Amino acid sequence: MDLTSKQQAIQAIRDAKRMLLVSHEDIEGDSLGSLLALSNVLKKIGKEVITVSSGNLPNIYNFLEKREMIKANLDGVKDFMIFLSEEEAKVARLSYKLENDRLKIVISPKSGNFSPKNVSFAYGDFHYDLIIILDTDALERLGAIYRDNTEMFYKTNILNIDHHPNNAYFGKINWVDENASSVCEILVSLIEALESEHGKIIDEEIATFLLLGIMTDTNLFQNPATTSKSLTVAAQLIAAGGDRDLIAKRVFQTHSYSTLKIWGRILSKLDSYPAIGLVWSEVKKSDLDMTGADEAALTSAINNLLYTTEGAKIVILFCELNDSIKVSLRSIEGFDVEAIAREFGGGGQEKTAGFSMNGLELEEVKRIVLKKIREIILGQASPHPES
Ligand SMILES: [Mn+2]
Repeated sequence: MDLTSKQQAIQAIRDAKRMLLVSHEDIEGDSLGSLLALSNVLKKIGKEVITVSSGNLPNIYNFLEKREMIKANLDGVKDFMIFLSEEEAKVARLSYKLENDRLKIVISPKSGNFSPKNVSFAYGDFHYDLIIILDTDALERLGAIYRDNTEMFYKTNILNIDHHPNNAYFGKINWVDENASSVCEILVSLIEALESEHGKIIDEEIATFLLLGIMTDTNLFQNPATTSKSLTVAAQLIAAGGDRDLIAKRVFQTHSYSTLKIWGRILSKLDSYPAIGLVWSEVKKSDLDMTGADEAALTSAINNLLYTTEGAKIVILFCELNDSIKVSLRSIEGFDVEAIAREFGGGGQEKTAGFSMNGLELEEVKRIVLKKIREIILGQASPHPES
C-alpha cells in the first residue's frame, strides 16, 4: 500500500540524523513559527538540526526567544578531503597548525619521501541527509541559500511541507495541504504523530511558535483561511500553553514608531476607483528611508489598513524598492488576485499575491497594473452588469 505524504514525512524524519530546515526569504509569522517549532521538536527527539532563512528577520518578532537559532547563511555544507597515497612512503606522524589563515599539515615519513603527485583532493558528501522546506511554494523563493547551494538541493532528499495551492511539488516528499490555514497547522498533526512514538513533545514554547503561524496567516482569525479546523487546532495549542496574549499584543497590537510613520504616508496617498472597488496606495523609496520602516511594516499596512477600506474588492500596494517596484495584491471578495500576479510573472494565493517589476518607474508600473486590473474587473463584470 502506498504511504500517504504524512506517513512518508514521518518515515523520512525517523530515518534522518542531520536535517536542514529552511523557509522562504524574508520570513514572516508562519515561516518563522514553523521553523522554530519544528527545529525544537526535532532536537527534542534527538536529531541534529540547522535552521536557515535568507534575508531579513523582521523586528516585530524580536520578542520571540530562540529567534537567534535561525541563521542567515549556511556554512560548511560538505567536507573538503585531502588524500595522501602511501605507495612511495609510509606515514610515521602527522600534525597540523593554523598559521596566518593557512593550515599547515606536516606529514613525516617512516622512510623515503612524499611528493606532490601522492596528494589528491575530493569533496565529501553533503552534511545533511534531509532538507525540510516549510511554507515555500518554489525553490527559488528560498533566496540566497538556494542560489549559493543549488547542487546540495538537487542531491539531498527534500521534504516539502506547505499550504500554498500553487506549490511546485519540488520535494521527494510533498505534503501540501491547501486547506490548512498555515504550515504551523499542518505541523501540529506531524508532531502528534511523532508524540505517539516519543511521548509528549509539545511544550508551551513550541505551542506559542505554532500559534504564531496560525494567528498571522489567518490575520488574527479574520481572513478566509480561518476554518473550523484552524480554530480547533489553535484552541488545542492554547490549551497546551501557547501564549495567545503575547502574540496578539506583540504582533498585532503594538506598532513601532517607524511602522506608524509609514502607515501615515500610505494612508495619505490612498486612491481608488470606487465604482469597481479598486483601492491602492504607494510607498516611495524615500518614505522607507525617512521612516526607517521595514517590509514587515508594509505587509501589515496592506493587511490592516487597506484591507479595511469600505467597499474595496481588491487592494494594491505599490512599493518602490532599491532595484524594482514590488506590487502586493489582496482580494477581499471573490476575486483571484493570484491570476493577476501570474500575468506579471509573480504568484501567491487566490486572496494574497504579489509580483515585482524591474526597469520601470513607479508611475509607469501603476499605470500598467491599474489599467490591466480595471480591464479584468470590467471584463468579469460584463456578463452580469451591476447597475
Ligand atoms: Mn504560510
